[in-house]
Amino acid sequence: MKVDVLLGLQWGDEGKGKVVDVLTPNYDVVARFQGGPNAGHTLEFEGQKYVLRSIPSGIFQGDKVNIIGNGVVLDPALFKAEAESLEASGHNLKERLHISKKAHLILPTHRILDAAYEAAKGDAKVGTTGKGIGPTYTDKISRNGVRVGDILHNFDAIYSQAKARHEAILKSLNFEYDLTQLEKEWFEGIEYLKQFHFVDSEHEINNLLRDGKSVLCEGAQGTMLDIDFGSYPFVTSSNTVCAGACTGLGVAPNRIGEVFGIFKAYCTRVGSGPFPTELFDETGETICQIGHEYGAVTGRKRRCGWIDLVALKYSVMINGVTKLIMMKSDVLDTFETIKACVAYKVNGEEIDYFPYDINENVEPVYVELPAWQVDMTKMQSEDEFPEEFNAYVSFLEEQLEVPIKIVSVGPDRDQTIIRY
Ligand code: 2SA
Ligand code: MG
Repeated sequence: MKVDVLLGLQWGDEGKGKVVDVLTPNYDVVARFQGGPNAGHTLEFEGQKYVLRSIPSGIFQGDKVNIIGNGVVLDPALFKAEAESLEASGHNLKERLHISKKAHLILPTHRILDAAYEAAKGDAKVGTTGKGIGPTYTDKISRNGVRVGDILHNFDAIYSQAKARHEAILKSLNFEYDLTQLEKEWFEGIEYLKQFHFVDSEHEINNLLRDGKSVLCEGAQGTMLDIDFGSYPFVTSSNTVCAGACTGLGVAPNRIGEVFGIFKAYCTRVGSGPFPTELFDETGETICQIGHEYGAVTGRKRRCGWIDLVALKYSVMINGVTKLIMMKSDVLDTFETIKACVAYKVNGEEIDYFPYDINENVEPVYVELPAWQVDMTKMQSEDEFPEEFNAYVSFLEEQLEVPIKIVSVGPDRDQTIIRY
């Protein structure tokens, strides 16, 4: 068996939570491979809204195995809060959620370091989610990290050593902080975490594949936030691209099956950094209001703009996307015209590829497409799609050279149309 991978092709918040939830009935296992509580996967069904941060979206279906892979960074305090709220709404996690011993722990001081580094950057700040993601991955790469498996051996010494190192850095930055409450909640989180299965997830996942089980790898953030290929330095600190599923779970590259790439019918971004198609006018504001474009984790207002096919083509290439999924097309239902960016103008020269320096002087070149101006939210099949909408879909498929398999016309599970 192979694993299928589902990931965001833009700057995150493409609607991965919803799609994973729609796709999970087809899989035995759902696994997260990178990121941590900086993610916010929103799912809505049966009138309830849930936001998942570290826990895979397969958790709502009783019979699935959910794996938090080695590539993930885990904050025990936030994990406890998230898991307890799911348990309170009747979802039993303890047997079905397995956590890699090799996943790295976000320490209270990592969160403080995140704030301190951001403060030190001033106007150049990344606009992180403040969850300690960057400092935790920094420690991992510099071989100073603390892993889930460490909880079982000599943990106090390992923790104290890491904390002391962090406090020395904070002192050198003259950053003031108070650890008391954070640390208290963190250690409560550690105790809570001990009730879960700590696993060698690379063995587990490969054994499951050998036994014929189907696995869906659930990405977080988006391709344009990838540490290598995103709009560096305004990126997150993990590999959000398809290859991240290999390193973040221990799955070999030849084990990758379908790659589902999710994008919105328009484009959004939270945090700082380049965003060529960003709209600063009323249209941008309208997209934000109709699309409820506010961050699931931090509540931050998302920047909004037209779809960027230059960036999307790049994402399709890097990820080897085999099937596309378009979200939130209903948000454009009332628009009179719709635009799509097909090239960039850089210093007067038109280019159709994603350039090294995306940070300056990139001006989008648009084509205008006819709008459908029909309420699509109640549609049940693609036969009902208006002609103009079909034309938009065909145009995107032609540009991206990959078929659009699923179209979402609203937040609910039921508002998801599988094409052909
Ligand atoms: P970090 O915290 O170090 O990963 O931040 C680095 C950059 O990555 C961006 N980032 C995100 N962008 C969109 N959505 C994300 N998750 C939340 C959500 C966001 C929220 O799903 O709604 O609630 O605000 C996410 N996580 C990280 C971040 O904005 C920085 O640009
Ligand atoms: Mg999100």
